[in-house]
Amino acid sequence: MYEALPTDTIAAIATAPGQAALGIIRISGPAAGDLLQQVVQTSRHCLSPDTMAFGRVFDRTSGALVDEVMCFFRRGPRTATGEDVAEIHAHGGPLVLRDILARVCAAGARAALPGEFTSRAFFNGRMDLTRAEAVMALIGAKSEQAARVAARQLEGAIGKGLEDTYDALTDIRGQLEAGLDHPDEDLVGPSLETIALSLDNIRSTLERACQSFRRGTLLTRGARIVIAGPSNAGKSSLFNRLAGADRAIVDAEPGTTRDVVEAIGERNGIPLTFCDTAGLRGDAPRVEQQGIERAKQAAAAADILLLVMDGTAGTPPEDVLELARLFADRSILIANKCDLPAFSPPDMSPLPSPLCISARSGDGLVPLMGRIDALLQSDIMGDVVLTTGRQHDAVDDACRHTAAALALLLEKRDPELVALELRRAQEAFASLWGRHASTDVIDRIFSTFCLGK
Ligand SMILES: Nc1nc2c(ncn2[C@@H]2O[C@H](COP(=O)(O)OP(=O)(O)OP(=O)(O)O)[C@@H](O)[C@H]2O)c(=O)[nH]1
Ligand SMILES: [Mg+2]
Repeated sequence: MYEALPTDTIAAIATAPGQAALGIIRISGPAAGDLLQQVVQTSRHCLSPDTMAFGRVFDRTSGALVDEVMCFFRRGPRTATGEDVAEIHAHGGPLVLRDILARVCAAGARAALPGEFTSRAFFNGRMDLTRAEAVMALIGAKSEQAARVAARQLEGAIGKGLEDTYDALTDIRGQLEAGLDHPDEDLVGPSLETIALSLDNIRSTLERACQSFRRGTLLTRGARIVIAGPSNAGKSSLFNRLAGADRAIVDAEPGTTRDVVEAIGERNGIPLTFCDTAGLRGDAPRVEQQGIERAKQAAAAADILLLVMDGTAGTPPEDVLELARLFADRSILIANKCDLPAFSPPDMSPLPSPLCISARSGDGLVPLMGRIDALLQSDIMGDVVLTTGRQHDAVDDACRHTAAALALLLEKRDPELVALELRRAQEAFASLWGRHASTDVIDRIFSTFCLGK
C-alpha cells in the first residue's frame, strides 16, 4: 500500500451513517492538531493531552454556528494509528458531520480511504494483521461469542498462542544452519531425535490451530446441521422438532423427503441452519436417487452431521455406516423411536454407541442439544482460533512445510533441504502476522474495511 510511510493527514466520519446522538470525525496524521485548531474554536487549549475540550465550529464567512462539539487530541506514537490523532465529537446528524468533515478537508486533510486508519496502525507497527482483522470481526460480529473471540484476537490471542511455536521453529532452523555453516567444527547441538521430536510438536500445534479454523468460521457464518440417515428413520420428525415448526412432511411411507429442506435457528448466539435430507436406500426410484445424491452432498458439507437411524430396524445400511466413518469427528449417531417396544439400538462398534431419542415423544432431545452444543463449543474458546481464510492458509502452509522438513530429516536427507523447508514454514508463518506480506495481500485486507476505520 505504501512505498514509504504516509506524510499526509487523513480524516473521515468514524460513526455509522444516519441520525444519532453523537457522531465522530477522526483525523490522523502530522497536521491533525493544526487542523483541529483551525476548524474548532475552544476556550481552553484543545491540544492539552488526553482531555476533552468543549468547542464550537463556525462558518468562517458568515460567522454562523455550525455545531457545538467536544474535541480530543493525542500526539503519536501511542495512539490507535501511531500518528497524531484528533477527534471531533459533534451532534450525530449526517449533514452536520459532512459539513464539519468538509471543513477539515478544506483546511488540508485528505478524505480517508476505507480501512486507512487501521492500515496506518499496521504500517506504524501498532498492530499485526491478525489484530487488524480482529477489528473488522469485532465490528461485524453477529453474536456475543463471535465478539468475544474477536476481542481476544484484538489483544493478540493468535500471537500469544503461536509466537512460541514460531520461536521454536527459528531455533531449530538456527541449529541446522549453524551445522551447515561450520561443517568442520564439532558443534555440540541437539541430536536428530530431539530435533525430530520438536518438529513433530510444532507440526501438531499448527495442525490443531488449522482445525480451529472450522470452528472459527462457525462463529462468523454460523453452522450447518445436516440430518441424514436411512429412509423412514424419523429424520423429518426430528428436523421439525429442531426447527420448532412443522416444516417438513412426515409420513409412514419411506421416501417422503426428496429435496433438502432448510430451517434457520440459533443456539447460544451461533446462527444455525438445519437441513433435512432424503433417506438413504438402495432401491429408490430415479427421482429419489437424485435426492439421495443431494443428501450425500449436504452431509459432506455439514458442520455437524446428525445420523438418524431407526432403532427398531436392526443394523443400518452400509452407506449410512460409511457416512458415520467418513465424518466421525463431526457426527452424532442417533437411534430414533425409543418410545416403541421393539426399540433396540444398533451396535455400531467400533463407532460410539448411538444416542437414544424419540422424535415423537421428545425423549432424549435435551442430551442431543447438549451434544450439539459441545461440538459447537469445542475449540471456540481454545487458545488459538483462526477466523479468516487468510489466517488458515498461512498456518496450513507453515504446517505442510514443517511436516515436509520432518520427513526429510527422518529420511536423513541433506540438512540444507531440511533448512530450506523450515525457511518456507517460517515465511508462511510470518505472513500470518503480516510480516513481509506482499502489498496486494495487505491492500485486499484493508479494502474490505469500512470508511473511518
Ligand atoms: N413411534 C415413533 N414413530 C416415529 C418417530 N419418529 C418418526 N416416527 C414415524 O416414522 C415415520 C417416518 O417419519 P419421518 O420423519 O417422515 O421419517 P424420515 O426419516 O424423514 O423418512 P423419509 O423422508 O421417507 O426418509 C412416520 O410415520 C413417523 O410418524 C418416533 O420417535 N417414534
Ligand atoms: Mg423425511
